[in-house]
Amino acid sequence: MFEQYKIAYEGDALEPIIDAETIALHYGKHHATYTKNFNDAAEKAGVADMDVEKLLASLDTVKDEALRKALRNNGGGYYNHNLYFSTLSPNPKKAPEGELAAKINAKFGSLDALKEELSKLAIGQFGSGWSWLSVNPAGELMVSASPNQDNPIIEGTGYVPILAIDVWEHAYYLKYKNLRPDYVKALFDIICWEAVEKNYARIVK
Ligand code: MN3
Repeated sequence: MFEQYKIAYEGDALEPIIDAETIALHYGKHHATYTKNFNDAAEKAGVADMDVEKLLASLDTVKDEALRKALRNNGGGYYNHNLYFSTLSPNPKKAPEGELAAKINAKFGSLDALKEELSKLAIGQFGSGWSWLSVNPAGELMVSASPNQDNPIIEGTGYVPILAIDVWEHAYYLKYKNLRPDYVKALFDIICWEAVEKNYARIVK
């Protein structure tokens, strides 16, 4: 049984950057539905006890095409939103420290330069999708974008995402309408780098 991440903040706590109605729909409906459909598909495929990252990395082993597609779309939706909602906070740590900060500076030059890269990928993603900061077990960072509910694990990159920017219209359209760049820019004000540091530390031993 895969459990939806429990948000640690009230529905209106991310106002004015993310409005309460968007949280109610995005977390309460979209994410909840991905979770339910993922569990249903995983049950049918006999993979409900697997580690979610191992499962998403080995979808090719699911022979039934409809089930594989359901696991990819809903498993991705489940996992990606767990990451997204767990890195947002009304009281975010505004910048990383320690090893992650050093890696960001070494690879991108500065935190601002990383944000710029992530924003470009998020804004440039055609249609629905995501942009990511990911890391591999060797501690190398990567930025990328994915369509639909794919992610770097499903894509077989060997990297695991540690920060997610959701640019599906359901993430921003109620408040920002067609202005995806405004949403992406504002989102950085509620991204908690303490959560990203924890994600990094889980992958890089
Ligand atoms: Mn979404």
